[in-house]
Amino acid sequence: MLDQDYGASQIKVLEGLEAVRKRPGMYIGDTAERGLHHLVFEIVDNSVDEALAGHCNRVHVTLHIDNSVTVTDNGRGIPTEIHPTEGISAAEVVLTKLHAGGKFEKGAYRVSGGLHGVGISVVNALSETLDVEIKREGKVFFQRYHRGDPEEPLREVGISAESGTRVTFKPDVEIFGEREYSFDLLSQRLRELAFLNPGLQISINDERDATKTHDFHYEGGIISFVEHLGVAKTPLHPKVIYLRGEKDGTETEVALQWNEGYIENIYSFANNINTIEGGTHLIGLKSALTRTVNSYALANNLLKKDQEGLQGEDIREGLTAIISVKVPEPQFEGQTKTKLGNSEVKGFVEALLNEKLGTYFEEHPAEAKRIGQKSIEASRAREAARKAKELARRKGALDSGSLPGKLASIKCSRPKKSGCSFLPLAQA
Ligand code: 0RA
Repeated sequence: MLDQDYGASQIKVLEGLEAVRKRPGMYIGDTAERGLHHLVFEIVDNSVDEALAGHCNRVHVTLHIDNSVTVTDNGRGIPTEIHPTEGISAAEVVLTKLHAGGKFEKGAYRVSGGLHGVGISVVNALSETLDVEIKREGKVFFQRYHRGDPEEPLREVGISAESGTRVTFKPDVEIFGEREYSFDLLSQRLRELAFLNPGLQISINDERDATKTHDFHYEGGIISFVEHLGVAKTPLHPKVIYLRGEKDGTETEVALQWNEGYIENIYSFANNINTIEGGTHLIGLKSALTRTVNSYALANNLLKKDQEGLQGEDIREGLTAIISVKVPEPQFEGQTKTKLGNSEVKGFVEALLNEKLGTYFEEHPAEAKRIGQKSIEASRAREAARKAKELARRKGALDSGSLPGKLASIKCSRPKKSGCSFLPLAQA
């Protein structure tokens, strides 16, 4: 009876990982470059979760010559005790069951969204071999897997005063067409994660090329991120503006810096995911920026009451910004699940900016004036460009020989009503 129960639960586990091998794209997006790199991020996300829970401050990634990758962290280590209902170690449950639950305490954020957070078991299922070493409660444990199947149960192999997890995996040749990792592609995301999690040290080295190493560690968080993005630009105010607030368990951080250039450079993140499709946090940021700079400009006579207000794009000209929110239950939408959907977040972000950016402007009048004036100039330039374009169009239409004489002459016969529309001509 007991044996039968054990067998039954084993079958369920095998079915789980079989599904991943059958349809890997469903779990990691594709089996090309993106999916291959996703395997690394899946493990790293688990380490970052440990950091978010306050138990880890170091993550290291090593690329090996044989296309295998090692991710080491100094978190708590994956739990090792025998799982009460599964009869195997908790680590084996985590490594062989899809979405093995029980990991996340209430109140702790986690990296999740898009294709992230599918679980370390997915990496295991898609790896020729996967070795896990866990340091926890004074002991060292080890287990090896082949294509998701354990060679033998988790076993104790030594003692250690440290804690942490080390995972080495080799992507399966049966799954991945291309197995060569890009140091730069991995580095880019690891740097981003280091910016988003101040104090967390994330390093990478490449055994295929000893010159390739990075050590990312930014105490300044997203302030450092904005500084990094703005290195080649002349700032309007040397110090990055930083705003932070918390409401109903959602943490919002915004870093802003205007420069003399004309390019708008805004990145948004939710729970460490780059929300390239935007969402409620970004909408909140944009609308609050427009509101706050307009009311500053009005109150300080940069803008006259009868003048048309500044548009969002005027205000965002030359702006480099990061918004990062940490939401307890994030909803990700959109084609690539990289659009934040939580409607309450828009209001949180707006309230934060309306209050704190307003205060910043009051307390930094010189900076505020430069930002305000730059927006005014942008709006003037936009207006001038519009007029010039209109004029050029009208001129072009008037002296163009492209219209047959008869039609050209009736073109503006009802200028007000038709607005010189070419529509009737097109229909004719
Ligand atoms: C399950 C539960 C806990 C941590 C982890 C998994 C975990 C997984 C990975 C993967 C790489 N590094 C990791 N670190 C931790 C919670 C641990 C606890 O409650 O003590």
